[in-house]
Amino acid sequence: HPIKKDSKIRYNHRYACMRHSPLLCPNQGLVERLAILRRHRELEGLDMQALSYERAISVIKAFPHHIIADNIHEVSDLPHIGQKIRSKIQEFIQHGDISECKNVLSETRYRSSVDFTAIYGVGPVTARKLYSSGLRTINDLEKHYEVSPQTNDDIANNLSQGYRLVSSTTGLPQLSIKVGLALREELSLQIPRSEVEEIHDVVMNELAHIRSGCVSTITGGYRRGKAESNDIDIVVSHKDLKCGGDQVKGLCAKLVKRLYDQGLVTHVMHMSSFREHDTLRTTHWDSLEKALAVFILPSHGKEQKHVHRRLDLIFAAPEVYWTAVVGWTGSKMFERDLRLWAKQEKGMKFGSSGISRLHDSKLYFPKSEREVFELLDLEWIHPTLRNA
Ligand code: DGT
Ligand code: MG
Repeated sequence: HPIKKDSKIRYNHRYACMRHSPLLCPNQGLVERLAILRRHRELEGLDMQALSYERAISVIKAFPHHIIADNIHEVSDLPHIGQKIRSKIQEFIQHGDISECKNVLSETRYRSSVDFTAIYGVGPVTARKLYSSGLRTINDLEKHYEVSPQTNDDIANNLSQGYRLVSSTTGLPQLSIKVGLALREELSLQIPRSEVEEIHDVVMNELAHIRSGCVSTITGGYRRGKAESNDIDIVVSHKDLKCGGDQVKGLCAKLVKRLYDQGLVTHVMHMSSFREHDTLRTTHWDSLEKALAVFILPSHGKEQKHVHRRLDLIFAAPEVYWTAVVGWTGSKMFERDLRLWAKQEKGMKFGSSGISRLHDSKLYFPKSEREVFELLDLEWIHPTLRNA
């Protein structure tokens, strides 16, 4: 994707949504080391420091040259690279590593937190609580929650026995730490593109039984070109632009129930209307719903044995479909800067569930993804270059 002559896209732009960020960059080794430090700050609850690292990492991802002693001055001039991170980069260039990384990786507290947060449903805050109550290893957690280490065959059995905690809001089995633990190994496996596509096809096929005329896009890392994903993100809407969201309303719960009845969805982590989270509350966006679920393709004998996967379903009214697609394509840094750019530079508010003008709350309904970018006065960036 060559950059056009008159383009304002620059690798040293302050906003990630004005930079091209490929999946792999010339400084991948450095990026991976800095990511350890970012993760460490995040797990320690040092959110501002974690964000500083994330911004710096994102800028380095867009830097098109291999960083060496001869061009380090160029790196120092990049936005979001402060004194602290500059010295880490310098150390990496001189010694091929960052000494603090070695220290962090040997910390019990860090290692436990990394293991704990790998469990679906456990974030940094829960991980810290578990750690301060004396738990250190997955084994400790299994004892604490009375989950026995098990083979894949046991999991299916156990899930239909003691591992089903029914949610009071959805009436479906709720994902708990216990279930997250039991499914830990399966859910940590990466999902190849072919399976993402297969799951998308199955889900949309089931949806067609409930409502015809739905449209969808697989978003997230898959759309950004990742060979393997941690989960499957699907944004769903309806082709009837004039329905005002009526064709979509309530569809999320109906679909999840149907998938559950078919044995395709085994657990629901969270199911909601977007209203709970979104400060932008207008009638248009009431029909935005999402479900974070656990999904499994039917297995056919031993040779085609499938495992549990995380599946996020997002339902958008037709007028905000493309806004939702942009909002759920990511990366997280790209999304963060989209919002910041819209607000600080354009007087607009961007969210997955809508675009509005700040001073009079006028709503915009882009009819394509390109229109979303145009509305925000941004140049189109291909999804595979949004890996900020
Ligand atoms: P991965 O780990 O392979 O699934 O990689 P991603 O980039 O697909 O990460 P994921 O699935 O956590 O999130 C996909 C994108 O969707 C992410 O870049 C930002 C957006 N996103 C995730 N969670 C939320 C949410 O709760 N609300 C909104 N508005 N956007 C979200
Ligand atoms: Mg994803």
